[in-house]
Amino acid sequence: MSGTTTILIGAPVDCGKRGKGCLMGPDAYRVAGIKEILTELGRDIRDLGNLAPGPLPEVTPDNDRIHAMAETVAWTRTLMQAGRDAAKLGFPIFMGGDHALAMGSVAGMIQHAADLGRPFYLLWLDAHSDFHTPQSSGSGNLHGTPVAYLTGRDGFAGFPTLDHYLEPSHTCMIGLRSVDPAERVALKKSPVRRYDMRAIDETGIARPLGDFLAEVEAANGMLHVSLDVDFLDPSIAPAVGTTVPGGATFREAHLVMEMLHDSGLVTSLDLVELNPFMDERGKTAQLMVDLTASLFGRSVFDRPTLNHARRF
Ligand code: 4U7
Ligand code: MN
Ligand code: MN
Ligand code: MN
Repeated sequence: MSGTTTILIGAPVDCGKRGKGCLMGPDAYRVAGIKEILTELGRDIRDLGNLAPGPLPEVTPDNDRIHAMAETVAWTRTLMQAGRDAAKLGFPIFMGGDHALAMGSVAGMIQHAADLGRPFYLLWLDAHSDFHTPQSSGSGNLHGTPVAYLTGRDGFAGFPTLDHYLEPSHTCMIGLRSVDPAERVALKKSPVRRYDMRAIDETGIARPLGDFLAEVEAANGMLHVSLDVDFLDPSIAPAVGTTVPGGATFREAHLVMEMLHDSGLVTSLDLVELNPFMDERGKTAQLMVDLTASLFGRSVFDRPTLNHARRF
């Protein structure tokens, strides 16, 4: 992990879908002790507070189902710049906020990696593939579109044009169990790596993750992790608008984070889709913070000799 400085970026984005509540996410992570827990793990924490989107642009969506496009564009610009600035100083954690924030956070990290001349990789931990274009989206909710935007798919007129896009083959989705027909068609034609819950049942979660990490390591890549609450099974993580049964278990999720820690490859993180309004006594917020602690090295025993990127 890059140095010891960790930068908390509050991104109370709530425009990526119609149901409200994700704007309370950053504060719920603070209440759950994200700063204290990471400080105990030896990180030097800077909390930038909650950002606000810049001025709303004049944009007209080509599809009138699209919800809050201007606000999403404004957030994308703000987070892209804030992320680029933060990445120069340390490890950014984007505390969401709904998943529309990844249009900006990941776009910023892609440009940062390009500035350093390093390949960029994305791990998308989610029940959904978020691979809709504004045209194919049935709901019109832009939190279902970031991977399409970041990989440079057509249909994002009005959104910032990027100097560098994400290589589809550098993207790995784990946890899938709700993929819409139009997304499935587009994914089939694309080299995005994708593992659904059945694949995880069959091989365990360590195998696909280990394969991907080995590739990132071989390329000396920078790795951004985008963790959607609905990656987790709703029984352990109820505070989310889009619950889908059959998600990752408590131990599967921690193992992912522990392997990511051991790999030393992760350079930035999104925590997204937490809706504290739907939580049960803060349990989902606490789990997300505990998973972050595993990513930053919390473990029962040290495992100095393990390298999961090579082991699986
Ligand atoms: B999330 C959906 F139709 N695909 O487009 C859509 F199932 O960030 C869900 O992963 C999108 O939570 C979920 O609205 C977006 C739906
Ligand atoms: Mn998502
Ligand atoms: Mn999701
Ligand atoms: Mn490559």
